[in-house]
Amino acid sequence: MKGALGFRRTALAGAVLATALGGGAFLVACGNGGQDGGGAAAGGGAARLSVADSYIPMPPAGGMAAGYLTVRNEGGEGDELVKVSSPGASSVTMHRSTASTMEQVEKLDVPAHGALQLARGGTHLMIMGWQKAPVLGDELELDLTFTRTGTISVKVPVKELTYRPGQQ
Ligand SMILES: [Cu+2]
Repeated sequence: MKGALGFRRTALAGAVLATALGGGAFLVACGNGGQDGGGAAAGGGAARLSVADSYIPMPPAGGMAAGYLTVRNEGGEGDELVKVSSPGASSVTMHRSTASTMEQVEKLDVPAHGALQLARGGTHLMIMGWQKAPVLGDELELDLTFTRTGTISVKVPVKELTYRPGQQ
């Protein structure tokens, strides 16, 4: 009897903890919304992530779009990007380019004191199933989920096909 009661207590505590952690991740996501926050800390964890230089080259009509961005980590612990989704597009996947083709990957490392770079010719996001055809100047919300940090939401601008970060 006593043992059973103890077990139930533990299970309940675990549920409360999980709820608290979930709430924490949500707060992190809200506080980190700005994409040019310049190293906004992600509270608690040792990985400290920020997202910069995000853009989507204007896709051909009805076509799939690529997405590029840089995830900086000023913390002493690595993290992993494990999922990307968007309220404005039904499919966002992570791709790695090889010499002749590209392949989907399930996760991408964000090294400690380093950065994950998604850039032309290399690793990128593939965005399909736009709810509304994008036009120049639009912003698409991307929700980036990391193993340790949780979810960071960024608004990614749609730019000319030839745009490169650092240009205006
Ligand atoms: Cu691709």
